[in-house]
Amino acid sequence: MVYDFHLKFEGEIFMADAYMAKKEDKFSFGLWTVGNIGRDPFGDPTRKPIPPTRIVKNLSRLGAWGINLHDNDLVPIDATPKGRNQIVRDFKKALEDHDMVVPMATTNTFTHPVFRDGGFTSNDPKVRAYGLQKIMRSIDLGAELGAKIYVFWGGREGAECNVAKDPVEAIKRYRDGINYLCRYVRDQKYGMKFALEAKPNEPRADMYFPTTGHYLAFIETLDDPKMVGVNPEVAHEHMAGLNFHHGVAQALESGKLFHIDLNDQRFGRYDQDFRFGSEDYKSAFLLVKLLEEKKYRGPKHFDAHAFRTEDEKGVWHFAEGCMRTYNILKEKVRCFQKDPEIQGILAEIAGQNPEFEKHLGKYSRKKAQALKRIRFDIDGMAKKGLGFERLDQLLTELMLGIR
Ligand code: GLT
Ligand code: MN
Ligand code: MN
Repeated sequence: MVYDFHLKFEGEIFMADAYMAKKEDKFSFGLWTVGNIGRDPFGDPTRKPIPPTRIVKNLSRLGAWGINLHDNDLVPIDATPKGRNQIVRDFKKALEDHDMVVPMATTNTFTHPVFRDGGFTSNDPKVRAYGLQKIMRSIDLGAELGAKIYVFWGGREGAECNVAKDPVEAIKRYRDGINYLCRYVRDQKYGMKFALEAKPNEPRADMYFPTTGHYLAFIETLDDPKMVGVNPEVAHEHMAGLNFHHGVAQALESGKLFHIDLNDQRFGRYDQDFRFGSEDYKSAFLLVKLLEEKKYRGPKHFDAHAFRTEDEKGVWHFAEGCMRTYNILKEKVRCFQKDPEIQGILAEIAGQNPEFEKHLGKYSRKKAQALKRIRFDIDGMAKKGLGFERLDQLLTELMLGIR
């Protein structure tokens, strides 16, 4: 690949070509993603914190559109009101100077030891009350910065000792908390929507609402289901061994895909939060194909972080890589849509036995009686192979770059 020109900053060279991110791509990162300092349960940080204002500047230069945050990514948990206001002022100025927006905000209800047994679901009403207070303050901050989506990831809503908490009560408490906050947001006229994010385990041994599907069912039991959707994350569904784009399809189909966390992950491991598309190209392709073909227009958020081996330069290459890979896969989707052989096979698949459509769809007694009279030659119907091997190989060759 020959690049027309190069983008330089911080002494590093970045790639500026057709795949470079543009504002209209609506790519966002969290302060906690590019700001990740490389700490893990076995090792100390390998990087110094990057000031939020520099994060805003550099992401903008790479073509990102938005920056998301937890309350304490920006404002330390023990900041004075005066200190908080100064930090927020500086941050707003950086957003303006670099044409960046805050599409989403969220609360950290998992780091401080007070939340060691959950925020919403804690057995202790005093902890639950503090949790609500912290979230309301954080929602206020999000609203001040213009966020229209508010994410809930219940990092400590779960258990190790599974007899210490009644799981039915835990769900009721979670519902009470979300209902309360929906009313708060409406009362304040913030015009925000909520997006619930599932994860099956880590940091708790077992987390409540382990998958996006669990949340989709739960949302329908809320006082105002319209205000609440989901924020599925690639890594989290893959941890549960699930097909991510099928889950996303269900969320999309029910009008509940309010936000999405893009990253990558090997199956069966801890939450790796790798660069988008870095591990499983085919799943990433299928996801991009789905989002593009179904015209998802919400934020595309990279909830990922650079390898622990990296210094700050590596962090910016990581961020660039997430966005480039999305756009490269988008181009692959266009190639797929234009490939005559692939499209020929798909047209054949779509055009089988159209005369039977009239027997399907909405029930009527007349239709049911007619359908019951038909004699199906099921052995004949099962004889012909479906040709999916060929189709799948064509996809493989397209992805490997020889079509
Ligand atoms: C945390 C988690 C993410 C969530 C963030 C939002 S916090 O980094 O691992 O998946 O999206 O609360
Ligand atoms: Mn994750
Ligand atoms: Mn996430």
